[in-house]
Amino acid sequence: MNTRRQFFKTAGISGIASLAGGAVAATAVSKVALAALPELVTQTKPDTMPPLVPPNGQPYNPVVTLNGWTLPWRMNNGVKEFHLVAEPVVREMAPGMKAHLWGYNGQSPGPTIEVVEGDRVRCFVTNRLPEHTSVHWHGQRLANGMDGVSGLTQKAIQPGKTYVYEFVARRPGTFMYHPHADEMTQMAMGMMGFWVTHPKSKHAHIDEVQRDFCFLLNAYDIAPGSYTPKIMTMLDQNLWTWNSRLFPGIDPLCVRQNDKVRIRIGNLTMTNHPIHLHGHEFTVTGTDGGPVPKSARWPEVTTDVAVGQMRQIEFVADEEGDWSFHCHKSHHTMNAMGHDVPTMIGVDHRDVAKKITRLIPDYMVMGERGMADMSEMAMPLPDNTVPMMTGQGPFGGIEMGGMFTVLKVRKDQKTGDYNNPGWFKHPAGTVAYEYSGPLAEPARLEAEGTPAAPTTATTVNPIEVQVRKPQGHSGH
Ligand SMILES: [Cu+2]
Repeated sequence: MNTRRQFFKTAGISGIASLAGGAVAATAVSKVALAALPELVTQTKPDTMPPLVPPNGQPYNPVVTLNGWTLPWRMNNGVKEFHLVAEPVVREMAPGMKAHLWGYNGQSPGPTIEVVEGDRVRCFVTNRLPEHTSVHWHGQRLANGMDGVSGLTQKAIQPGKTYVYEFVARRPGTFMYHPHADEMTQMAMGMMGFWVTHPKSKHAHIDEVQRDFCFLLNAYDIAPGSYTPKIMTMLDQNLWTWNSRLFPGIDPLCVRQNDKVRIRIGNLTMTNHPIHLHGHEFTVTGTDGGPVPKSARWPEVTTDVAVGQMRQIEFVADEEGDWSFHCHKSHHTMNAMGHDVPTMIGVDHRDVAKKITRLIPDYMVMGERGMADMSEMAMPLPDNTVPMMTGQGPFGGIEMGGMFTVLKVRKDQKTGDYNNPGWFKHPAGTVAYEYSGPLAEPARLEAEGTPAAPTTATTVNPIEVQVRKPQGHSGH
């Protein structure tokens, strides 16, 4: 983030100090109104920003938002004041693909808000969208009128208007925020953000961790070559994202060996996501309902995060390596393509393809030996599209997309260092290797009648089908 340092330099002076280097001063509100607002901080980069160590208030161990950032605040007479601006944004989903979304403070998702249990929090929300909005503080205990449901608990925030929400963060945990006004459109366009309330003191069910990551599961339907999500799509989204990023655009989670790691995940898509970690077991230590008592936890390597749910998982990263971390729905680790592609496995259409190629030079047949061809072929793609299966690893194509990244566990990763250490250097003799001895012919092939040895039988008995209906009636 290019504004954080300046923010803290100016934060104590005045809310209207203008920031250099990419920060945008509020233009939709008057200067008089602006003077009472906390500094507006925006983020222009989609990178994972370093954790925001709290400059004031109660100390805590801050989270790292995957391909995201934490919103700085102003302390005003003991109240933590934040300024969220709902606005259209351009989000780079992966290198080579940008989307026109709606979000907060320059990004989708919006910035993570971090507070401490017992903090009084005041959130100013300015609406720069073309339609009204509101913010619901998912999972929070608060006065009913602060719950952010437009029409039910407040008037909708009209374009150009700023509303104030104020409440005490009463319980520690993992939460999120999102609009509760024209929700279908606004969440399909990317309006959401993470909220973490840290415990104010040692908590029986909350362990200290060395690494604390968070991200939201979200999904979009953006046709290849276009920029704006189709908001009517309910389940057939073609882009399955973490914090509006697609593999290979999702940063790895880099940790030091034997670090205790917490990962907080919230699901604002319209389907469930079984989140799977390789090489380690974890426990679910909390939900948006709060910390899970230790006696109620059990080990897992996959946990399903259902729609509207949040899960926080914890484990000791004691196995060195590059470990896959992904949604276990295989269609969710793929990037955009049409959904009308037939399965061509087993169909040899090389001759047909040759004939078509004479007419259409760029014609390509996909998938007769599985879809791995897709990541090997340099297929001409429309502009602004990420390949369906992609990513290069040290041994070749990773053939993934969407909700996939890598947990990198290293002996020599420094405390507090989140930089990518590169590919894992496997100790000698610890990588799967090719067998080069003789292969025995499987006997079953002959029994089943292999096409390699055509039989001489010329007559085939017609197959008689008997259908037996219930209750003793039968027929053909
Ligand atoms: Cu999924």
